[in-house]
Amino acid sequence: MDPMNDVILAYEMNDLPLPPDHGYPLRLVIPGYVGGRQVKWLAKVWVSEEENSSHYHIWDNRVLPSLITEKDGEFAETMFRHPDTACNEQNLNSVIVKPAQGERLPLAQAKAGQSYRIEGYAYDGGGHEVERVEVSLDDGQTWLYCIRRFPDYPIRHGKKFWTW
Ligand SMILES: Nc1nc2c(c(=O)[nH]1)N[C@H]1C(S)=C(S)[C@@H](COP(=O)(O)O)O[C@H]1N2
Ligand SMILES: [Mo]
Repeated sequence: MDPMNDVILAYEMNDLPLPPDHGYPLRLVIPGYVGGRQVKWLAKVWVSEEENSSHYHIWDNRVLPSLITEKDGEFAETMFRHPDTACNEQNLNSVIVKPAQGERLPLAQAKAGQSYRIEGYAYDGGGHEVERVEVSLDDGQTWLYCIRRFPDYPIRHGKKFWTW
């Protein structure tokens, strides 16, 4: 319902019909939103005054306070039905890819002036730009500012920033 957010009704992927397990013949794709909102095997779209009451909408794709450990009980029921616990926009995320898994940096043999470039990627949800990335080498006591580099191909659409 957000007029500023792109919504795609997809019947093809990479110029081929959508594979059955990805939603053939038609699925919803909402860039910047979690997978759980991208309804597959779409048959009907309707506008309603109330939020969807389907099983998966209530009991899946939510983040609840850790004190709630089961689905039973009045409090849990209330929280599972609360709009604030639903995952909608993708979360801010970042991943270090260099050093790679298992890569070792021989710090003991390091010489003055030598450098190593830490690399990774970051994305946010809802098309929001990742405005800053910092990395810490001392368990979070101090932080180093990272240079962001965007892909050469367009990842912007209007004011939105998308991943690959
Ligand atoms: N009809 C329908 N659509 C659905 C689901 C589902 O169970 N039924 N699961 C959702 C969830 S939780 C995810 S993560 C994505 C997965 O899409 P994919 O199989 O193309 O990766 O589909 C979403 N769409
Ligand atoms: Mo999912």
